[in-house]
Amino acid sequence: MMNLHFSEEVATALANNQPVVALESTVITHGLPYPQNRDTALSMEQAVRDGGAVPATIAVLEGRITVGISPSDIERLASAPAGSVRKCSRRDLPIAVGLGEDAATTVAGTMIVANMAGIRVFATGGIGGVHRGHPFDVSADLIELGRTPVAVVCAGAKSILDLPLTLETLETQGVPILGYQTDTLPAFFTRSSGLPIDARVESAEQVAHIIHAARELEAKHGILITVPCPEDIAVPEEVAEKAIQQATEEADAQGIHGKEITPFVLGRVVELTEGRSMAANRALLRNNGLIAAQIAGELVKIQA
Ligand code: PSU
Ligand code: MN
Repeated sequence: MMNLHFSEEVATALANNQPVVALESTVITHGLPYPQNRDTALSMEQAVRDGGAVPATIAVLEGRITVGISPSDIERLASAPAGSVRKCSRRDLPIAVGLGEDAATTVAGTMIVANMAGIRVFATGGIGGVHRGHPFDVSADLIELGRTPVAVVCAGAKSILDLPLTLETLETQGVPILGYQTDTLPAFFTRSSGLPIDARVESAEQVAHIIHAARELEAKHGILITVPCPEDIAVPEEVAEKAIQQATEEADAQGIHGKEITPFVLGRVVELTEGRSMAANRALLRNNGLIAAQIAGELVKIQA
C-alpha cells in the first residue's frame, strides 16, 4: 500500500488511540486568499485542539502524501502563486504522487487519505455538489462520500450549488445526512436552505454512536454531519442569494467550468458581499473543527 508520511504528533496520537481530526488543504490553496487562508488554516487547527483532538491537515508535498503538514508547509501552500498547486480530488491523486507535485486535497482527496490513515472524522467548510444549471457537473466529493467510511463535518453544501440535486445524489450514494442541532440543511454562509435532512442530532455523543453503528454495519460509505454557521456571523439569505446569482451568471458568461467554477464563484461572492461571506466562511471552519474534535473524542470513548 502507498506509503503515507505522518507528522510525529499525528502518528503518536493515532498509535495511542487519541482523537484525531483530518483537515483538507484545497480550502487553503483555492478557497480563501492569502493571508486569510493561512490564518484560517492555523486557527482551525487550534479549534480542533480546543476541542480536545489532534489536527491532521492533509496535502501532497513534492509527491509525498502527508498527514499532519507543518505550519511552514501551510504557509508555503497558502502563499503559492494562484494555480501553481494542483487541486487534488480522487482522479488527481495518482498524478500528483506520480509526478512528485505539491497538491492540495479536496474533500474527496482528503477522505481517501484519512481513511488510509485510520482517521475517522474530518472537518471542512462545505462539500462539493451538483452545480447549478450543470446537472452533470457532480463533485467527486459526493461519490467519495458513497464509498469511503469517513465522517465529514461541514456547513452543508456550498450555497453556490444546486442543493436539491446534491441531496438527491447523496441519497443515491447512501450517505446519511445529520443536522447538528438543526432540522434543515445548512447552506454554508447561511444557516438554513430550508431543505430536510435525515436526522437531527443534539450532541457529539449522538453523532459518535451513529458513526460507530455504521462501522459495526461494515458500511463502506461516509456520513455527513451538517452544522449551521455561527449565528452572529452568518450571511442573511437574500444577501448571499443575490451575490451567488450574479457570480454564477458571470462564470457562465466567461465560459468558466469544471474545477475552476468553485474558486471563481467563491471569490466573486466575497467581493459582492464586501467580505461578509469570507468572515462567515472563516467562522464556520473554526466551529466545524471544534465540533469535529468533540465527535472524535466521543468516538474514541465508544471504540476504546
Ligand atoms: N468550499 C469552499 N472552499 C473550497 C471548497 C469548497 O468554501 O475550497 C473546495 C473543497 O475542497 C471541495 C472542493 O472538496 O472545493 C469541491 O470542488 P469540486 O466541485 O471541483 O469537486
Ligand atoms: Mn466539478
